[in-house]
Amino acid sequence: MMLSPKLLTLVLVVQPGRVLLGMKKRGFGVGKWNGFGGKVQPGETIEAAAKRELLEESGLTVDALEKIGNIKFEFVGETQLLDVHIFRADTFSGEPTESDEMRPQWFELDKIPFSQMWADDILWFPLMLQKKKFVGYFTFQGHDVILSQKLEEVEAL
Ligand code: 8DG
Repeated sequence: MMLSPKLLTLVLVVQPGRVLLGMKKRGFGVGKWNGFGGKVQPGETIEAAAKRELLEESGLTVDALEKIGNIKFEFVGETQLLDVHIFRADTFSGEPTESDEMRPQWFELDKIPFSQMWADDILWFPLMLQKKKFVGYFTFQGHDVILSQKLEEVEAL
């Protein structure tokens, strides 16, 4: 079966001792806390898309984004493979601001709400927080059950 890939971005804004997450208010992943991101538009680089989505959804501007991970998601019965490019930002300007899509909130690193996040996040957040790079492939049954998983640290992306 052919799985057509859909390019998505995801940005985690990290400060000493805390991470900024947003409550997704609508659409894919509604009701879950997540980083900020979305679809890469035609003609746009992945990094430009990451910055644009971060600004649209959180009100924050960043100069530098560090590429930190790439995870592909397959959903049983669906033909789209999600190809999610994950970035970490350690400095930003602006104030976190609620958008139509996201309600931002800082979480202390020992209080990350994994039970209200995508099920794979608890596996790679520790790597992301240690600035380790990683690649992964997860197969989901529905939006809550992981049927198979691959996750490995890499030297470079
Ligand atoms: P739209 O406004 O154009 O309708 O949508 P969008 O905002 O462009 O895209 P989206 O559908 O909200 O993008 C999905 C976001 O969710 C994107 O940032 C990637 C992210 N995401 C997944 N799967 C997972 C996952 O398993 N864990 C985490 N943390 N994020 C994920 O697609």
